[in-house]
Amino acid sequence: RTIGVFDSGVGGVSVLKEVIKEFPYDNIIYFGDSLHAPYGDREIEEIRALCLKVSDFLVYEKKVDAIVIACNTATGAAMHIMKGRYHIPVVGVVNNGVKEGIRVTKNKNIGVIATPATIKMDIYLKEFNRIDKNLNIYQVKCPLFVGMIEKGWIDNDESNQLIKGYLSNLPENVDTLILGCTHYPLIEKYIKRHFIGNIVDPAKETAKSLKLIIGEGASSKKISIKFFVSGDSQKFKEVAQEFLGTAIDEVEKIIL
Ligand code: DGN
Repeated sequence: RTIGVFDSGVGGVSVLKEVIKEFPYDNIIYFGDSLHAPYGDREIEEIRALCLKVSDFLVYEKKVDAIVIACNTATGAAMHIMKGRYHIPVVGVVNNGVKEGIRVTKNKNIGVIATPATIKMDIYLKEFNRIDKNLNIYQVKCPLFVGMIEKGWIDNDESNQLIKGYLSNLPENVDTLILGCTHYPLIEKYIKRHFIGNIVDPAKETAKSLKLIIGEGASSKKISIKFFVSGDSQKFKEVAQEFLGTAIDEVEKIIL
């Protein structure tokens, strides 16, 4: 079996890590559309078109058996269309983050940090409200995080100030913070310096939700992972290796 995982760049590696844990016997294809990152600053129609290009590549050329949308912005813009377009399971990150947020909050005050597009679409707000109308949801957009993470600038004075500044927009009573962009788990350690409470990374639940749908693969072979990017493959490799904690053999550049 082959599982396709995609993001606008390197952020989806946070989800890939969990997919690897849940599916140790499958083939995985990761696509980072880094030529077009960040998605989060673009118009929704444009994001949707970019996502469909990537998912068509995964489905029709790479013949994947399931898709993990490892990007909140893409989940909001295109998941419903992708589900209707292909006859394979498609899972996204948002509903899984919401489920986990509801499970861990004690005082029902939940913060969501995400890209401008995700906040504009209100996907978290709508999903939270759909499940429980009595939650207080505080959304904060963090437009500069993705670019900063793509470049690997994550532990210097400027990045620290930026993180502190964005998080200061959350009310004090927020006890649970959703990392509503798959790039953000890559800076979780630094976010923790400025937020005390539960931090929810939807990645784990997302990988588990796919396992509930397709089950575990046959244990006859070991995992193989192939990486494709549309932008700078060397930069992707450097940053992804650091976040993945293992060496990546090859990253193929491909323009769709
Ligand atoms: N990682 C994407 C997300 O979860 O929304 C954001 C990437 C982007 O391009 N803004």
